[in-house]
Amino acid sequence: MSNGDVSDVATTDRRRALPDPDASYEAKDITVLEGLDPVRKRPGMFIGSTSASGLHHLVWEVVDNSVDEAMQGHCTRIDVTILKDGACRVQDNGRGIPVDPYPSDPSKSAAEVVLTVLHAGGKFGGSGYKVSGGLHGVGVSVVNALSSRLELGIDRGGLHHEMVFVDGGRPTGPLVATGPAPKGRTGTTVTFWPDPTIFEETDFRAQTILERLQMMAFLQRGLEIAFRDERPGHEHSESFRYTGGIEDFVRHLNETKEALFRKVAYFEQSEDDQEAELALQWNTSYYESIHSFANGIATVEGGMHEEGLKKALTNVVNRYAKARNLVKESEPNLAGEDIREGLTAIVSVRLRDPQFEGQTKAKLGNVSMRSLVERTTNEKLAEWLEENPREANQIVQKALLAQRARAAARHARDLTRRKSALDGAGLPGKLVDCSSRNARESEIFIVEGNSAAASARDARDPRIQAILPIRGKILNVEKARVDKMLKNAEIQALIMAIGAGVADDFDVDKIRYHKVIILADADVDGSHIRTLLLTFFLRQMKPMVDAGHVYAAQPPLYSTLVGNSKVYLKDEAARTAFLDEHPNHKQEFQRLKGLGEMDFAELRDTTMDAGKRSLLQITMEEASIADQVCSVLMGDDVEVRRRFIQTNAKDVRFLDI
Ligand code: 0RA
Repeated sequence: MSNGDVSDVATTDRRRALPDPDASYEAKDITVLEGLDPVRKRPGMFIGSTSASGLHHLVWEVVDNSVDEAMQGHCTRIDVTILKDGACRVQDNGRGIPVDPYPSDPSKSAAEVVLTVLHAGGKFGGSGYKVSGGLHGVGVSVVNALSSRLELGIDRGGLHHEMVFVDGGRPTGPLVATGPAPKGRTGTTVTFWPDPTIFEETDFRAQTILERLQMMAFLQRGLEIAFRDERPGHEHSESFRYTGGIEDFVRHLNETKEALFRKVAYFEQSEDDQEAELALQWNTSYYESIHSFANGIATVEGGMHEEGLKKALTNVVNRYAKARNLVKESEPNLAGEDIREGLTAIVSVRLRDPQFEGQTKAKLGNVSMRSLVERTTNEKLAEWLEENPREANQIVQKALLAQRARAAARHARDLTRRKSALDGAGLPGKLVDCSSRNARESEIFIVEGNSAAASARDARDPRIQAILPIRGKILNVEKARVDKMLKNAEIQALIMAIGAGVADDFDVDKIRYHKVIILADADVDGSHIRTLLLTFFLRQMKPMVDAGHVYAAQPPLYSTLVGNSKVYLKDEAARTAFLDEHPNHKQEFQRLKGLGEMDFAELRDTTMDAGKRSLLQITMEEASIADQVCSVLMGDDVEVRRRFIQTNAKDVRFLDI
């Protein structure tokens, strides 16, 4: 991952802040809704879960508030630090949370109200904030409610103020001015210790935080976000600042691929209270990767802004191609998907009332955004193509190739279909199917290697567990066009076993198993196979991944004896935790061999039995990151890949946090 300032020539000041005519904040703007109790009773309602993902939500929440300040043009730098003792500190140089008495209860400061009252903060119905993240914008009070301790520091009006909360938001005293603020400084510092009685684990993961901070730095052009890990053994610091904003984001995503041309097309337009920014660059791959954001929040389900881009892009490129006679008047138009082959694009919009819809509330519903993005693309991309004829021609030529490949793929797909019809049930020969025909309860284990598949076959519950052995490393779908991919025997077996089609024909409602479980060794080879399969699913059966049907089995790394019974431990962390809990444990730890060498009972008890195993559900919360990881692992750049595998080989966790 690159860092630092990848500034391209930026001649104009493109600060992202929207003008805010009457920003003067009064304490009375803060809308009081309710107390913090509900947060501790039902944390999941506020931060999704109490697992690692929920834990990191606390960080996002605090950082989002600081980014909001930056969006308003009041903050240029954010420092995120993991302290030696595991606490997280977020410091910004914004205006500082207001410190004046709170009008309806003047015994309290506004800051105290912001930290102790749910939904306070002026974001909800106040005039203080114009745009702010809707998804994570639950308020810093939620962080306070879920922390065993929180220290607040505010520099404002020339004074430094402090206040401390314990046990989920109980003030230890009022906000006090302790002295002068450092010269000229304004800003907020929040340090919090996540409550270990609430969270399953309280260890922050630096990589997760870094990825997110980098994404935020891309989306907020010019904002500096610095990260420091001070935990012993984890010391690390890294800082992000991109003067090119999403233009740099697109370059970064294409870094691991081969760009079709050097330029990035960049457009922005604002009107009324809303604005849209777009950056596009094509690469030589066969996949489109459009990442969209609303108010700095990833809209992984797309929405109106993406629709607007796609529609206008298809129109503009077709108009250009016909005008230049690159496509004859009599020939059919280029399809949108052909034009988007190899496209990397970022769409980032900001608006006052984002409507987040869809299954995971990650789809932008505001219709006005479709027309803004569509108009912007129609006008400005058309101009860009005129000004950059060489690049425009490359885009059209690539689309023409894609159009031909798609026709060939259709042909190959028809063959696959016909073949399945001939096979009777249409199931691949080596599938060991389960007897249940109820997809909801059925699982399929995709197992690499014959001996592992044989153990899995004996270990399974034949009623609901099916086994599909696959041979060696499946074809790398990142590097093959659809038509070639569909001729590969392993890929065909996968498609037929899952039974729901592929690519555009894929229908998630037809999948034959609601759990598709990848079973591979915990070593580097296993990790590679897992990634190959995930890449395939992500590229060709994405709705199945989105709906949470894909899992990785986690065969344990260690076992040890407690009395007469064997205990399995999934990784080094589990072993350490076990030793913490059993300080007198004297037995040796066995390091388990690969799947192939486990006997069936061992495999059943550790990895397959639903009552005992631990499965990793694979979700794509940060699709732009997953996408990049896929390209790194599957791409042509051997050097980048080697470095990546060295640092991340044991780690498929980017997938679940
Ligand atoms: C409420 C009102 C104002 C700013 C903030 C909250 C604020 C909150 C956080 C949380 C982390 N950093 C923050 N910075 C600011 C508006 C203040 C004004 O108008 O002066």
